[in-house]
Amino acid sequence: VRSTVHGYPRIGPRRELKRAIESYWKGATTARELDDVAAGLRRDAYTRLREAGVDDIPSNTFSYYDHVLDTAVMFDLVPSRLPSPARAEERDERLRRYFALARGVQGAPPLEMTKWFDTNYHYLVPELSPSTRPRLVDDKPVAEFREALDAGFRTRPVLLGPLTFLLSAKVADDAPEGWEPIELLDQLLDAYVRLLADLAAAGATEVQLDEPILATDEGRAAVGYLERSYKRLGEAEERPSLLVSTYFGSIGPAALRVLKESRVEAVGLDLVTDGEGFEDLAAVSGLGSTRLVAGVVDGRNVWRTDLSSAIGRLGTLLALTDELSVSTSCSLLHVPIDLDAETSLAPELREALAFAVQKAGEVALLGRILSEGEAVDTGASTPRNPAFTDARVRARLDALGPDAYERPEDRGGPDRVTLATTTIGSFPQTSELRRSRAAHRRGELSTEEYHRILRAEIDRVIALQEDIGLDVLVHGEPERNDMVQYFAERLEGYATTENGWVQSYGTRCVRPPILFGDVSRPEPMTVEWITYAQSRTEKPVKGMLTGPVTMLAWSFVRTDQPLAETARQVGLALRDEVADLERAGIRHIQVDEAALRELLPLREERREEYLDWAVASFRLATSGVAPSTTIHTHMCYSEFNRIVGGIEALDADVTSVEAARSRMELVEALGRRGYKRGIGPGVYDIHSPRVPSVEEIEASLRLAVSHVEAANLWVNPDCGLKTRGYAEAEQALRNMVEAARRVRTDLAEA
Ligand code: THG
Ligand code: ZN
Repeated sequence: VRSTVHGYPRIGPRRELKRAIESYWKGATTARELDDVAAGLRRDAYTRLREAGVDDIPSNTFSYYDHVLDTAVMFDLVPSRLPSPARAEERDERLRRYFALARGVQGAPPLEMTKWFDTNYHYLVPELSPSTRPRLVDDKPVAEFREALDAGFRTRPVLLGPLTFLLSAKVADDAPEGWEPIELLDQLLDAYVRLLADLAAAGATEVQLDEPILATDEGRAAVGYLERSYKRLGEAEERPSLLVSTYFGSIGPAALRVLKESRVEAVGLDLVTDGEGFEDLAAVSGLGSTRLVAGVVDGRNVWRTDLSSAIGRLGTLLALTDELSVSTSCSLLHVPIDLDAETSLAPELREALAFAVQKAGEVALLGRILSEGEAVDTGASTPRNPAFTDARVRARLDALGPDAYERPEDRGGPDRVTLATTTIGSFPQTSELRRSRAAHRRGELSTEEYHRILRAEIDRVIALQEDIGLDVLVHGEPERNDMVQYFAERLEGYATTENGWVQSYGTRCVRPPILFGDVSRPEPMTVEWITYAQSRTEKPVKGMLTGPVTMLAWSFVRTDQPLAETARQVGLALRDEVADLERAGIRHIQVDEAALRELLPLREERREEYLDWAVASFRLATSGVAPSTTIHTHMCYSEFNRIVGGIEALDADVTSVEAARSRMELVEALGRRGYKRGIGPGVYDIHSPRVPSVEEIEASLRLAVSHVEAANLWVNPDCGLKTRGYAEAEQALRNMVEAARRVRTDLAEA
């Protein structure tokens, strides 16, 4: 029984890659220097895996920005508005073109970015059309294989599989109506065959092809294409042996049977995420001579593996296949690198945790236990998800009746203007502000002085909003580093890390907090700042909180109880905060669910149950208020079809949505359904520095007014202003207020 992992983080233990790339972008370092840092990080990763005892080490899991982009570049599948990196002669020009695809250049926008399945990683979406012709034009996997071999590692190159690649791409604007990227499959397979031959010639004995799409309904429906793909690749004459690896959920018996009956030598299954992998295996009567790479160590969460239980499950699997490897459930890209870099975690929490390095150690240990009968010290390996329970939290939740989730149907709300104007919450975070926060954290700036700076910032933001003429103001969130981390630092049951960085996209990382125990709120978290802001103005100031689902989506969450229960605890803690804000005289309270769409299960059959608990936790947080208090929420995505019922069920008084492109579609859908609460379709896109004109905004507003009653319509940008500069944010808001005034005047006259 051998051990392996499906992939490894690439950003470096101290985010070395981020620093090196950003320095290269600034022109402070050369392409050569960047390449050297990258080579060092790759070698370190192989070394760490070998030291951890992993038998089979993957390569080509490294990327300068994103592995889907790398795949598109390798097969020459780039949109015509940007030059192909592979066709540049010089290294520097290749890199420039590569980053241009990710970040855009003047006049040519970059590839779109979207979520990688249900993780917090974001990939660049290839744009395909009949005129994009797949050809092998780059040797990145071969070069990285050779580089590793020279350093003494015969690695297993990892490639994104053809099916997942095509089904994750979008149709380019120039493609004819009805054309689908899957039509490129045969040409693409030819290119893969060439790549496999090159890898074999370089000495690779095994290649991994990642097909996570098989965990989705779309992938499961594509078994015909799956069969065609792996028949073709299996029949390739010169090739390494093939491991088709699947993850983020089970793939169903149909896909598994196709893989079993193909010439593929090994199949990787995720045996953690939904527990159905075992049923699939039983349904196809085991894999026979196809090797099973069993993902029994969770690659997406930070808990230590329960080794005794894993050994039990692996024992069952030994009966279902002739050959077995132990692996992670998916690439370790989604967890922080090394627990040893944390110095301030409580010991009882720390011993429950495993980051990438520690998880590599776990697969290695499991492999040894199974093949050599190495004795397990179950004392040191038992169930690690500690019961950090809090009887008071449980008693309070048990005591809640159904009315804790309901607001009165008819609640009037305070008198307000038609087409009320507001913003989503954050105002630009100046570098001065960030510097002060960092200095305060390092102990170089006193809390008193830091708070004085924050109050001055709030004064400025309030004065600016009054001057612009907005109706419902915000305090601007200068005290928050991140909308999840800020609350996690203030809630019981949550821990934060010092170095637990996980790549979110490109060079951008987040440090997801760890929700390890029962959650409660020892003291108010936001009241001081909101009431200070309210004391500076006669206009209403909106209190800003992060909702339960988003608190879970952007954290590592305990797995010893259902997510629904954890969400309820967070909902209850937020309910306490909402009550305190209301008691302090705050009349508008926003509970953001930026990530409501993100946690939506990949499979349709699980979505209803998810939406039920997601909605319940939000309602628990928000339904304790008086009928006259206005509850707002905000969501950050533009495809709402799947979730429009969820939006209604939240029963917020006002829902603002990111909707720069498709906004009026949602308003139209809600109008058709007779939606009776407030809706604030983002009237301009804050993700671009471009300032929208009054006329543009006016046009969107008039369209919105044609779908829903003006009294229900709010006017706001489509997301927070944190990433913008003050100059453009101010001008855009002035234009927005003017557009609202014009439309309002017309409505009053009509
Ligand atoms: N907060 C958290 N998770 C998130 C988002 C968030 N996940 C989804 C989405 N938003 C991801 N978007 C971003 C945007 C910017 C950055 C990271 C993820 C970013 N990070 C800084 C960096 O890498 O330099 C580090 C930030 C820090 O110092 O904490 O810019 O909003 N939790
Ligand atoms: Zn948003």
